[in-house]
Amino acid sequence: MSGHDRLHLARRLDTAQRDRSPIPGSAGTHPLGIDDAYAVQDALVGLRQARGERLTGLKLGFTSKAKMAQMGVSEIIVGRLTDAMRIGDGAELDLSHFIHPRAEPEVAFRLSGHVDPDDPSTDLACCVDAVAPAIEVIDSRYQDFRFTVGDVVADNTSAAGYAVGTWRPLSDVANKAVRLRTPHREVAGSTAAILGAPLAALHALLGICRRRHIPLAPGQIVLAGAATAALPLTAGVTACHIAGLGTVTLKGR
Ligand code: OOG
Ligand code: MG
Repeated sequence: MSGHDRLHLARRLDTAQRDRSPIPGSAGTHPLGIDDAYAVQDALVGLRQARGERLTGLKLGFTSKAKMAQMGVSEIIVGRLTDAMRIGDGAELDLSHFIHPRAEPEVAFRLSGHVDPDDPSTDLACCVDAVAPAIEVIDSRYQDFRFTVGDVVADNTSAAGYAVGTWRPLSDVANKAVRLRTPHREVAGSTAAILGAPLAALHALLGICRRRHIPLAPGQIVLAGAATAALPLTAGVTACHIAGLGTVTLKGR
């Protein structure tokens, strides 16, 4: 794929998001390779930065079997979060800004110090100072949420919004009960579903950041990936509770 083609796809995805008009995925045509896909993601995030958005963190996708099964993708992926995606705990969210939003229960980590992904001795768990419950809002720019792994990486892993609850000092977050409740549905699981334990997601993240030259910065947040399948985000209160970490909510309207 030429640089021109990568930028063209980044622009189509960017327009799909801004106009809320989804595009077809690459299945059945030329499947998008993973290297091209991360390059398109870079270009897409670059378009957002050129409009003044700031990077605030990173997110992992497909770290649980429940998510892999729901979407038919079995590779761990990484996307970028920006300040435009931030939703205050308990805040209202205008659902008309999205195409077909879904909510996911997530564990959020906050990076404290400088992280050099290229230093082989770096241990990301040592660079985390706080943990919190989070809701991730995903909104694929592809029709019907149908995509290949390359498609979803190019689309910045469906990243659309995130709400983070109260930060607490880093503690053991393995084997904690997880519950996501929307006005109409509820799904429950355990943080053990996230690669065995959410901290394992940090090791996976470091590996991908090394391979893909994705920088990590102090203060950035990391979403470890949903422990359960995502639920459609509808009007009313959506709440994510994680045992030991508390609850975070948002209110769709
Ligand atoms: C891709 C995003 C997956 C997660 O937590 O697994 C993700 C999608 O399902 O559209 O954020
Ligand atoms: Mg997620």
